[in-house]
Amino acid sequence: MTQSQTVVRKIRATPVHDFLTDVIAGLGGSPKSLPCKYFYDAAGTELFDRICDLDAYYPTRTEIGILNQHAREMAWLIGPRARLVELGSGSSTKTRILLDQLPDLDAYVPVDISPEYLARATRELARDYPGLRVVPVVADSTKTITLPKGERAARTVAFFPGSTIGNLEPEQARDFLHVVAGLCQGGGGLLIGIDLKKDRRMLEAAYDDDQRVTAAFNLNLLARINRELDGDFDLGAFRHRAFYDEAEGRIEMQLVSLRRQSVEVGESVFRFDEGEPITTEYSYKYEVGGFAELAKSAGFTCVRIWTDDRRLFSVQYFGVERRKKA
Ligand code: AVI
Repeated sequence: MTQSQTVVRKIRATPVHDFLTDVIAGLGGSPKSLPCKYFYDAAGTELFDRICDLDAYYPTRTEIGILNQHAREMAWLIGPRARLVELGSGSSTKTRILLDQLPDLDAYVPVDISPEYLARATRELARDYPGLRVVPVVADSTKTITLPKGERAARTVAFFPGSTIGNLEPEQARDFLHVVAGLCQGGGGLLIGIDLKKDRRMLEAAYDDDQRVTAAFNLNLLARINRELDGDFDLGAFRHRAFYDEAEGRIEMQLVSLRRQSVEVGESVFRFDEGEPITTEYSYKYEVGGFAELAKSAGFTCVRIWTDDRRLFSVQYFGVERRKKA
């Protein structure tokens, strides 16, 4: 195929969320919370990229190591003429490791909430993989995912790297996996990155780094509310906190109010006590087999699990059972 044959579908900027409604519901609740999906405006995405480069944040480099080491076997499992659907804004480094081993892909379908991110990723991939058919889809992949028809493809395989599924509570994760199993039924599969349970110190250092990049990433959520929703958060009056809750098997990130204060967001006023937290993110960590069990309950069959030598992170491949469980 020549460059001119590369198909890049037009991206529609569909409104996919209601930031204000979610913020009012979250800050009005008890305990207070904010959905972590709102971390990722332009500033938040840049900060997240910096997190991924931190020495303390082991997941990115460890997952890339696993992908590099086993990409050929992964490509073999994905098989010829597959449609590869990437869920959420993956790092292009990870995608490219797979694409390099998949010259006969039917299409690469990146699904992301951000039209800007998709436009850039699509442009860059089209430039570097001239024969690749790129079909971007703007959607919040944690809600419903509607894919264009893919009759030409031999099968649909979802790629969900980064342990992003860890940001969902297990019940939500199961529902999400159920939807993905529906997309991939008929001989398709799921290639997914899963962060593993480990020493508390290592986990907490990854989410509360000395360079304060994760703190800036967390606080940017309040800055974003100020910018986009006419909020008046004093960023100096909240501090970042991250701790591992061993009983729940998750990192919890919070923004803690340093004093008693009131904050306005648009027409609404929210009161904070000194020390009161806003929960901004959960990041669940799994046992290798524990995640496979969860996936099984959503209709998947575990085919292969790869880990690094230190068993910090895993990449898992699942097939879809013919008949899904309800
Ligand atoms: C995107 N997600 C998988 C990251 C995580 O590790 O839970 C988000 C993150 N939050 C703080 N650092 C990274």
